Amino acid sequence: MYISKSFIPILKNNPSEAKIKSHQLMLRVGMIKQSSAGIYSWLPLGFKVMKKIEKIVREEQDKIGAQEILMPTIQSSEIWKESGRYEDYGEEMLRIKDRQSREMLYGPTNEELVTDIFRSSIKSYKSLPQLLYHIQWKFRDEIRPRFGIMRCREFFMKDAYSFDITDDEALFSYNKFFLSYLKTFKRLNLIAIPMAADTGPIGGNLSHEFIILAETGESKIFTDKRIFDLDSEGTELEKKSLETLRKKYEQFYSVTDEKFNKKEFENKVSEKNRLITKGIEVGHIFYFGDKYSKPMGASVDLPGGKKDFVKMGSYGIGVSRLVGAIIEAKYDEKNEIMKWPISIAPYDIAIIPMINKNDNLALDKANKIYSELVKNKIEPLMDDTEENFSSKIKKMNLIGVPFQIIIGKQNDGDLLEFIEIGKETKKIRLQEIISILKKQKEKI
Ligand code: 5CA
Repeated sequence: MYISKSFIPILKNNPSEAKIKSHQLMLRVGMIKQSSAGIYSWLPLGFKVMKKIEKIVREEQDKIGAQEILMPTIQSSEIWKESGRYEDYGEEMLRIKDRQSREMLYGPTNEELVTDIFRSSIKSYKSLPQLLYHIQWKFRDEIRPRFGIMRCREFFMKDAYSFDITDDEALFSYNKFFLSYLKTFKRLNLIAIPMAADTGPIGGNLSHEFIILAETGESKIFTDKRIFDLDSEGTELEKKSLETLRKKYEQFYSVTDEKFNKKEFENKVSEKNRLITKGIEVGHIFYFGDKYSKPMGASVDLPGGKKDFVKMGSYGIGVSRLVGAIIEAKYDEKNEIMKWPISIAPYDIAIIPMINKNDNLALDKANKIYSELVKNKIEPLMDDTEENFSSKIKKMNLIGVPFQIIIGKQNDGDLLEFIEIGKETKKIRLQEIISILKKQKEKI
């Protein structure tokens, strides 16, 4: 993409309405535009990043055997009356009437709808387990939408649902998602910690929030620092191995505000390991047994001829919130330098030529580099405008493309000035740059 042809509406200064750095940056570099309170349009730069996050989330769901479906955004109130949540959900639910005066709603979550899909087709234990997921817009009429897309009213969520016949099997499903979440966030270059959490309007008695640390986060957390040294390396998609993984994490005290107990915290965690801080909830998983299957009559035939209600869990990731969460984690606001992890960067590399009105040398060279990169499946963003050199660099630093090729006045033959944001400048050949980027992209 050439900057001169792009739709990247950059602002000169930080917008005053934005209180946290992710919101500031997203407005500043034109990733989103507010259309009404808590509702946003996604512009090319923001949309590209969100789509890349979505792809990684999808791949990790597929790896644990979850199957993708797509449910509508608009739901009928009937199924919510069956589960008993139509009243409980209160004002957060956007209620709509159609032309026949039927009560409809814009889905804030999909436990009811997926249970309805399940009960109409699955009749026997032989078809279990089933893991279904979709990635779809949700609407919650939040009382205080704020921080841009971090807490908004319309947001993009991956929600998955599991169906099993026994508690034991259901926990196996729960643990598969536990692992897939650790892997997903790792691929996004984030350290997300699973923490025992409250279940709120979703219900059930087992739940973990996945939290990344950030001063601007809305969740208060109490944790044993040692949990940050753990990872899911070596875990197999198999019952025992997954159980061991969850136990490994659960041995360290780590909870959100609602679950906090001062005595327990002080007893279990020595003073030097205590960490009380704030974080952003990027995922949330729940186990709630037959909370929905029972009132909605979702049962299957058991081996002996009896029937039982299926045991369910649900598993959410805030795909759109992750865009903001990653900025909170990676943006150096003081120096106005963003660095997207290559796995989700809107472009792979920036080409910044110093353009001189009287000769086309730098521009010609930049164009050749551009074509060569594209041929190698590397996506460049080139600043072909006549703006001055230092503002071009500033702009690219803000956009956060992780690598840059600078084409200045100096002619070094085949050698190019190559920068990985945050590191020393190198002088290397284009072929070397291509192989560095290819290697980085393979690791994704
Ligand atoms: N049905 C369950 C699991 S699928 C559920 O809805 N869980 S949730 O309420 O915790 O939402 C899942 C994730 O969506 C959260 O972890 C958060 O990352 C994201 N999310 C929730 N509300 C908002 C909001 N108002 N704005 C942006 N993201 C949100």
